[in-house]
Amino acid sequence: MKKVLVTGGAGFIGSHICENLNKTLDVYVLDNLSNGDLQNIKFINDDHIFIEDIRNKKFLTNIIKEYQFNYIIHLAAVVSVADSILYPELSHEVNARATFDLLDIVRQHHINIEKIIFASSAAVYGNLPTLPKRIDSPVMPISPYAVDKYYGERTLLNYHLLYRLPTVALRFFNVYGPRQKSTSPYSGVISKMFNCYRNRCDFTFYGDGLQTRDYIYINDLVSAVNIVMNIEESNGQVFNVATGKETSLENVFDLFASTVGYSINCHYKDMRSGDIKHSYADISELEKLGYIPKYDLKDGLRNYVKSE
Ligand code: UD2
Repeated sequence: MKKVLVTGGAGFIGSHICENLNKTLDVYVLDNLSNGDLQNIKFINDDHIFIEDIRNKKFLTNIIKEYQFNYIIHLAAVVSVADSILYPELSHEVNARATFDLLDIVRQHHINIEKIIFASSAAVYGNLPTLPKRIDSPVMPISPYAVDKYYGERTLLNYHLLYRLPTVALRFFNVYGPRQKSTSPYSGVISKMFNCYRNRCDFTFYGDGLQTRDYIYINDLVSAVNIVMNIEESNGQVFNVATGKETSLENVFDLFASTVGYSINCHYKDMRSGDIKHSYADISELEKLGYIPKYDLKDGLRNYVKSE
């Protein structure tokens, strides 16, 4: 069986990707459990789980040499923009430096790899008003997180151009679904809203509630990863991973109410500083590879509510 290493595999997105790949591949996870949880990957054998920090270059080198993975999906990251602002050095080491290390280990040791996939973010587009966000739209990363993710992307592309490594970078938009944490003030808004509905407590809108986002259900993200992983044309490219649709936050709030069958109260506070008003993606490049998002927000929320 072919082998895949998923860094950050015990997290929300990683664990869903592992679950899917586990059907056909020998899945290995590297995670320091700073944000991930072993409960998310109960289906992976203990001897396939490395509880280790991605910054441990010696460890990373050893496992890459020893296991000769066929694929690497690199998700391990400082995932919160707010944390990256508080701890820019940590963000740089984890989000940028470790990405470089991983690529360079594969290059230096001539690992015969079929694909390296890197999780980038819609954050690289920053606050520019251009819509929809296309892969060739201008970027303006405005947080350490976004700068480091952009560095990661560019390094992947360079390693394809210069050393022919089969690399792909994916700019994830607003992902939601089961296992997403709702506890941090900077958790994804859908997980926070779900938590409010579940506990029948009040939800707070930052701003007027008319801000829009491109919300993608986790299962669609997993299928996007599957597609780029198995297609050679994806090498050396960056893709938006989203649905191509924008929905206002008030709309999400109403959809939740009709999904669960009751309403909760809401309040309005000032917009968060640095918040963007509108965001949605052009996904035509991914569609050319056969990607079709299957979950509109209504289906996604229904599945989410049912599965928790
Ligand atoms: C997402 C990423 C962020 C960064 C950014 C780049 C998540 C969780 N955040 O931020 O890390 O990459 O994109 O553009 O993926 N909101 C409320 N009430 C709440 C929580 C949020 O009104 O309790 C609003 C929030 O102010 C924003 C919208 O909901 O206008 C979406 O918030 P978010 O944090 O889920 O996602 P976003 O796109 O701001």
